[in-house]
Amino acid sequence: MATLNDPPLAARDPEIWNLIKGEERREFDKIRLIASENYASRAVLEATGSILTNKYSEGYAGKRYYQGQEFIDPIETLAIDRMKQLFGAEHVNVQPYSGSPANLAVYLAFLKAGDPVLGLALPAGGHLTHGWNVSISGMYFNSRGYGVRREDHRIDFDEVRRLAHEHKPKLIWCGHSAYPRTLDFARFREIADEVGAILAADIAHIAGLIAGGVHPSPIGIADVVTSTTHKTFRGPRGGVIFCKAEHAKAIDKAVFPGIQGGPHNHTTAAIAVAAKEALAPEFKTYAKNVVENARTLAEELLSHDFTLVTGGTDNHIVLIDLTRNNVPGKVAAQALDRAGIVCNSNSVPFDQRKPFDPSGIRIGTGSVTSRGFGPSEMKRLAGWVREVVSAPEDEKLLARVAAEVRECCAAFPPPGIVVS
Ligand code: DSN
Repeated sequence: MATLNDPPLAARDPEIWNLIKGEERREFDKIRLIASENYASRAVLEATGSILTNKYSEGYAGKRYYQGQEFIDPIETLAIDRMKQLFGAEHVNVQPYSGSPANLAVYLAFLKAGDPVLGLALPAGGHLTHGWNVSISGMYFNSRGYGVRREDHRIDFDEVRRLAHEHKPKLIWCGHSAYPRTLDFARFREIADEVGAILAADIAHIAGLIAGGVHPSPIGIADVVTSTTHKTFRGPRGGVIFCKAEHAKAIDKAVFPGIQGGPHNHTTAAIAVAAKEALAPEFKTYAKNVVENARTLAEELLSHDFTLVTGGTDNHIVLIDLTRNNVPGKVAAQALDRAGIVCNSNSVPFDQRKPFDPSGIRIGTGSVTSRGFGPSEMKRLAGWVREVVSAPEDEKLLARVAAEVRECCAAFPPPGIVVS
């Protein structure tokens, strides 16, 4: 038999292998607080890295363009059935490559270029794809953004209603990338009905909290719901769309052939695995702990005299406004990174600074909860954040905190990572 030249990655491409090992070590050693990230389980990672990456499957189960789908069809059907069971949706499409393509498919399914759209403005915590001007959603559609109230930074429903009546959007987005409070989907529905708009909810950040029963669900309220599958949901990097049965055809056609080609079957399988994990009772505990950790962290940060957008949190996100600390968000985020605590700088409502150099930092508790951090780690974390933000240029202090962080992390090995 001929010997196949098929060496493992470490031998084939040591440069890439070493970089992956470096990233693995970083994810193990550091406190990862980027609100959109998490640790996928070993099972999810295995499915993602499987030979399913080899297969093309344009179309949908039972109606594909290429042969050889006897394993792919049941995989996609399982993913759909489990997501339906988990979220109680009438129709599910698991093919979007991620959240932005899922949102683009919604535009294609319901709108024509130039149609009016309303979404939460980026500086108020919205997402680029909800109509912001540098995204195709703001360039190809006539988009307006609603904001939050100046006094408490909660969504300004008076403004949503006023803009809806003025602008007459065909589609209203609710959902966010950086809003630490529960979304009132019913109020959005009311306003959408007043102006005859489609209501689209983007639950990318909170899908895991909804699946775990600690955040209300928009399913059955919104006409269409989009999500990523990797944030609090803890699956692979992918996307999903839920909709009412009446919109199933339009959504499926918009995803394929509308904006995408063949689905990423390795991702579809990993979504199925993540949905199975989320159906297990432990996931409810996980979701509850994510929110409890965020609340504890918020209370501790307040006790260290930080200013929090909205004064606290209901979900996994804590947004710190550093204006009063006289430390730009970027300086704080970079110093925290050197101290082993990874987050991102973020605009705060009515920010006086530019988006690339904003006044805040965004923290999320999805990843740290996956590795088992609880209230006492949240208290330590708040103390470290205080120390670093008070002296972001004190390299000795940052090195000392980094060593403490590494030691703390070593006691909480995250899912999916084994380091020697
Ligand atoms: N980049 C994601 C986030 O950090 O919220 C959203 O796409």
